[in-house]
Amino acid sequence: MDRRTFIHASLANLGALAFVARLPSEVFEIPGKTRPGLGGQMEGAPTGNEAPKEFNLVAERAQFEIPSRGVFEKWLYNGQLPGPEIRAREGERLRLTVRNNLPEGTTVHWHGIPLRNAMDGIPDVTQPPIPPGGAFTYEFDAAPSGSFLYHSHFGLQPDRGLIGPLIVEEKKPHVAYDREYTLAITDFLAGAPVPLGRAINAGGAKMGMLAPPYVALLINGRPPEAPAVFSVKSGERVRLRLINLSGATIYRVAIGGHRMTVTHTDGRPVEPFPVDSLHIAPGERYDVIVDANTSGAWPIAASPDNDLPAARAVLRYTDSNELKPREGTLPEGLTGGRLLQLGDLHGIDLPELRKPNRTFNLTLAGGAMKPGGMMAPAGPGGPGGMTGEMLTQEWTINGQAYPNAAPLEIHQGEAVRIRLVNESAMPHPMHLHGHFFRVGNVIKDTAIVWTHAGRVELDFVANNPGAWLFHCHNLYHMEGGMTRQVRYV
Ligand SMILES: [Cu+2]
Repeated sequence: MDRRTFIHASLANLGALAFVARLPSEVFEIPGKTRPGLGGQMEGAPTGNEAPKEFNLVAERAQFEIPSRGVFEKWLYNGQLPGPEIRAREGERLRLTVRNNLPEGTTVHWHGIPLRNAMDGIPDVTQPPIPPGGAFTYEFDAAPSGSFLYHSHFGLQPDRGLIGPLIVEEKKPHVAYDREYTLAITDFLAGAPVPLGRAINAGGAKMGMLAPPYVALLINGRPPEAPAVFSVKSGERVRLRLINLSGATIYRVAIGGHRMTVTHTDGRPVEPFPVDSLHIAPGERYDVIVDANTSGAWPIAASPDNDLPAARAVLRYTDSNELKPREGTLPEGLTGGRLLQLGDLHGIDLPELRKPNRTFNLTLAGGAMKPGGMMAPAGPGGPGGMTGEMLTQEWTINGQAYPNAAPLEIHQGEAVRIRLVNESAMPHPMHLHGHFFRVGNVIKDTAIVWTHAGRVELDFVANNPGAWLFHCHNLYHMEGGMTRQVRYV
C-alpha cells in the first residue's frame, strides 16, 4: 500500500468509527519533539523538485469529550480538537486536500502564510465555498518558517472547532534548543456559535448576548483539571510554540518558577527577550524558550480576559517526584514581574522602512446594540416599535460594516501604511492576509489595538497581488463588520 492509499484507508476507518475523541482523565505525557541544537545535524534541505508533502483534512461532525464535563457535538478536522498539527520544513511544497462532510459550505485559511491569493481560503472572495460532499486541494510553499495556524474562514465555523496548528520548521533556527512543544490555546463553546447581539428571550425581556458563552479554556484540547503535561529534563532548553486559536479570548500567559525568553512573534524571529508574562490575542503566536533549571512540576497558565478559570498545562521535570503543581497555584508572572510590551522586541533582519506611498487612517468602533429586524408600522394601536426581537451588534472601520464597506485599494509595489485608532471599549487584534507588516520594530501579521484610543501603525509592501482581507481576529467582531478588503487595482 503506498502512502497515499494508506492515508485514504485510515480516513475511511476513522469515518466508520463514529469517532469520539476521548481524553484520559489521568495526566498524560506528551512526548514532544527533540531536535539537535545548532551544532547538531541538519536534515537534508528540499531540492525544490521533490513531490509535495500531502495532508488530508476532513471537516466533519464529531463528538468531543471533556472528562467530567460531558460529550459535546462539534465540527472538527479529522475528529480532533485542535485539528491535526500540520508540520513541514521551510520551503517544502504542501498539498492539502480538504473534504467537506459538513451540512454547509466551508473553506480553510492558512493564517500568516503569504501564499498566492487563490489559496487563501476566503469564501466568495478567493474561491467558492467547498460544498457539502465536495473537496478542494490547497497547494503552496511552506515559507517562511514559523508557527502558524489554519482554520475555517466560513462564518462562525472556527468556533465549532474547525481550527488547528501549522508549523514550518526553520532550516537554521537563530536560537538553540533541545526540545519543542506546541501549545494550542482555545476557547470552547458547548453548542453552536451565534452572532453576538442576537436577541435571546429571557422571560419576555429582550437581552442581547454581549460575549460568547464559552464553557472552558483548553490547551491542546485539555481542560485545566486534566491538563496536558510537557516533560523536560533538567538542563534542557525547551521551545514552546504558543498559538492562540481562540475565537474571542485574549490571554496573559506565564509559567510558574520560570521566565520565558521570547524568540519569535507570529513566526518571525526576534532578538531573544526574557519576560515573566505576555499577552496573546486570537491569531497571534509567540515562540518562547524556557531554560529548564528549576526541577518540579510547574503550572503553565493562560489567564483570560473573561471570567473563566485560566487554561492550564504542566511543565514537568522527568527527575521530579511531583506529578502536578499544587492544586490552584497560578504562576506569579500573571500578576507581577515583567509583562512583554511590543516595543521590547526587535526583529532580526528587519527590512528598511520605506516612506509610505499611501496611508489609510482607520478608526475601529462599535459594540453598541442597535435595533434591527422588522419594525412594526405606526398605526392606530400606537407608535411603531420593535417587534423583530432582534438586536444587532455592529463593529465598524471608519463607520462601515463589511460587506457594506469600501475596499482599501492599493497598487503593486507601493509602500502602504495603515494607521489604526480604537474608539471602542474592546481590544481588536487586527490581521492582514497575504502579507507580513512591520509594527514597531518587529514583523507580524496580527497586532492588538488596545482600548482607550489605542493606536497602532502598520507598514507593508504591496508585493502579493489579489483581494485580501484585513480584519479583527475576534471572530464575532469580524462577523459583525470589522473587516475590509485590501484590493490590488
Ligand atoms: Cu475586534
